[in-house]
Amino acid sequence: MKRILLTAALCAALLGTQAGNADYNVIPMPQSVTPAKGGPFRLDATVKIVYTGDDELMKSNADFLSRYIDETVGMKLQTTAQKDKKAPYILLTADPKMKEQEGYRIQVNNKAITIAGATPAGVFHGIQTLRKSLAGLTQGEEVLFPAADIADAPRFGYRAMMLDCARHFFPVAFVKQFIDMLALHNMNTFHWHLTDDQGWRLEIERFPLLTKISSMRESTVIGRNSDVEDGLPYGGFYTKEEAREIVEYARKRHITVIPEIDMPGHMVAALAAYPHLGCTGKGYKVGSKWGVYRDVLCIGNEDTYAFVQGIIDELTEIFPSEYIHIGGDETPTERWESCPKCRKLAQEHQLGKKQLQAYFTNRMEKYINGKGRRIIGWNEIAEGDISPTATIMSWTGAGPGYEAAKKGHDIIMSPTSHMYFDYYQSDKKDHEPLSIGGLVTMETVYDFDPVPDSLDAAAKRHVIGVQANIWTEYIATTNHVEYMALPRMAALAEVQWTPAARKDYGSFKLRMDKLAKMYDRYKWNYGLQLWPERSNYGRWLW
Ligand code: TNX
Repeated sequence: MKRILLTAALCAALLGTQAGNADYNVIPMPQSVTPAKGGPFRLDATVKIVYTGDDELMKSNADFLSRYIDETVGMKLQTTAQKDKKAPYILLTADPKMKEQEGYRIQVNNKAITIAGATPAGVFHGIQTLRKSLAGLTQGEEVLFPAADIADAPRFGYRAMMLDCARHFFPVAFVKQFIDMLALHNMNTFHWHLTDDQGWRLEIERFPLLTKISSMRESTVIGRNSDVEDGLPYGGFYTKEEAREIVEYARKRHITVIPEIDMPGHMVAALAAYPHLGCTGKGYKVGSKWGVYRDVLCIGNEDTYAFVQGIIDELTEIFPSEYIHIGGDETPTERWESCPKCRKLAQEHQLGKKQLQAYFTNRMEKYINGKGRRIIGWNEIAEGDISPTATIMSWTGAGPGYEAAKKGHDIIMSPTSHMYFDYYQSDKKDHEPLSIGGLVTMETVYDFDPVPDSLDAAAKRHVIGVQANIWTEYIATTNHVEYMALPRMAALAEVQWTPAARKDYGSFKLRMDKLAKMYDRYKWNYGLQLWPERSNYGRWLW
């Protein structure tokens, strides 16, 4: 009898099913969770969060943990520097011997919880795991952390989501919330799409018309490119100050912000303000319809280079990221082919049709490299001859990414088939708000295999990460962005972080139940396809 009880208690402890027990089976699933001998760690108000070293990010890590615990179970724990260490405590510490930069180890016994990482970023990810282990608990509940040893590190070094703030503009407070959502899902990069045909969203001091003219469209098309427009001026932009504030907000959360200035296509908003930079030189207005515009930057005009380089100069002052995203998608060559300046350029440099954009990309890369930064571009940039030092973001499918990897480019996998969170998330389309089309369910995201066996070993090493994108042609409100992001972001997190061998959709769905409770706590809107028994009424509000 005693043995049965003991086994039952142990099972309950391991599975985390006992009321008040933390459950380390979180999303993304850690590499290894091993139960340890001895009693659990009891969390009560006497527990201190102790941090070591004088790294300001370790101190802010401690503040985050304290805040997260308060938000989850309603307990305010003090934080303190190493010298006050006295059990019981949760210790945050650096372990320079750890190999994985973003890895961490959590050891739990009845006296203490230790979270160690090679870097403060690693410790931060450990904090997210500890935080999520409380997801199923309620405010005021006593917490027992079962004794355990957790060793973890991410599968990919680049784990991101992109938010399109050009088609629709989202306030600074929401961009920060989006960064919080990324942090909860162990991501380390926020790709910020700041410019497009329908709006320019970043202040650039030397080109004031970008905010005065390009940030505003006269009107927005209704529905899916119907003939009718709403006639309502729409716009917005981030000041440099606000952009810096977002970079800093993300940095504290160990997230890098990569800005994207989409060029030489998707530039109609800029052309509306600076028409001499287009091949025809006139007649541009900020886009009010969706899709691909024929008008692009004139690559035969030296003023174009002065313009984009000036933008890069200011951009790199705001964003310290190693990468600058130069876009490069969907750039028709039609205007270039009939433009005297572009034709002259093509003749001088012996450029065939495919090499026109490559000429522009190569110049931009040299300029950006000269500032000690590297470029990322959408996969179309690799259609001409460019340098393998450019990182390629594969979106039109997975194939173009793998082709680029074979040529020596680092690649980021973001194919429409699995990673387009602007697509519907269920086949019951009439239950969802209008979307651009397509279908990317939770399971589709979850099943994405970024590194197929068929790829040769050298190319495999070039797959540096995975990213999902939220394009916002049809997404006008923050509520709707949340709904498109969640819970697919959780499936993405497991693709980005968890070793393929530990992925299991059945187990993921059970763990998702708990993570969804955190979404509820933060009042984040999310798709309910996994919970058909729950009513949608009053939740899907845009
Ligand atoms: C293609 S993905 C685009 C975007 C659209 C998106 C809609 C990419 C690099 N370009 O301009 O918003 O499709 O799904």
